[in-house]
Amino acid sequence: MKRRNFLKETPLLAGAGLGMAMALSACNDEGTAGEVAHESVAPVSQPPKPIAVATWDVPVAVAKAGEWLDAGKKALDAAIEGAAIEEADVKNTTVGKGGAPDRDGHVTLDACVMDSDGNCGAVLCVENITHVAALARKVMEETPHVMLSGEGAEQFAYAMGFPKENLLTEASKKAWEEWKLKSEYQPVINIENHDTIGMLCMDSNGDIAGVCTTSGAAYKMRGRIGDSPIIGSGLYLDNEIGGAVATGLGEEVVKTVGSFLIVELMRSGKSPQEACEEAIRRIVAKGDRYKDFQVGYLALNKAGEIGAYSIHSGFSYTRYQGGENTNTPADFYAK
Ligand code: SD4
Repeated sequence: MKRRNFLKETPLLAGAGLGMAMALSACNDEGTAGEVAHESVAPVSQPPKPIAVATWDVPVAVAKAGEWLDAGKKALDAAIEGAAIEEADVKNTTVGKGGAPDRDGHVTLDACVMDSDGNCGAVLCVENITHVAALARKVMEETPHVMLSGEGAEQFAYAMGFPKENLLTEASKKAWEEWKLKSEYQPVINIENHDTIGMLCMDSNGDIAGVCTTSGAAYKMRGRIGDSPIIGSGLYLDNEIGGAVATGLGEEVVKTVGSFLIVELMRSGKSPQEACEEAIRRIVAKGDRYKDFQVGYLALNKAGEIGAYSIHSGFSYTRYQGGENTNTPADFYAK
């Protein structure tokens, strides 16, 4: 019997196996002990109500995903639909259309998706296509590959019927021109310069899927890829355990394979909150450089518990469940 089925069919053992760490954990997404005790005694034979959770303050995107989940759609459909809201929003300068360009003025997008069967797809450094999360899904479903990059990914998008669009808005172009005047033409990654959307959804079957979509670091070198489209770094999930997504300086997330690390820490018994904190500690343990960059993690486990943690203040996540949409500031390391 597959472990997943086994757990579904034996609720008591499921409580012991999956819920043990959650039951013992002193932290939940609000950082309080009371609700954890409550959640831990709830029977786990039934999945929690559908949940959509995403990095940053994105109520419309998360509500859209939640609406799809409440209508009985699958986790991946909901996550892609939710992410598409931010990809199309030209005011979000870190995702999709309107994203900040690289230092040469090209908007290049990265995205990946992962489903509850462990399948994944990614596109890297794609130009002229807004909905790169949906494109990553096409890579997963329509090709024998996991990743497509650059021109090849763009050609594939047209073959799949995606429209060609100019992603550089007047506002992003103006900001880039101003940046060029005052910078020394170096890629700059500061603490505020992040809003990548990582979204995790749990559907009414209790299945988890996720998406990560971004225009990457503003004014990056041409061809630069961060963590966001890298399975294990910007996104990872295991439907038996839970999932994690990352935002912030991708280079640092890649070095510690952050999202994979968080899922493995949850597998070994840590709560989502504990796992996110440990993953941030792995980064700050490398020396003082963390003072100059931000990384934030968000995790969801099978019991519907959420954890979030970042290096610096300012990171938050948005969660939809049962018609309620809340934005919560994440706890952080550098106090
Ligand atoms: C990257 N992690 O490309 C992304 C940047 C990011 O919000 O998080 N932006 O490194």
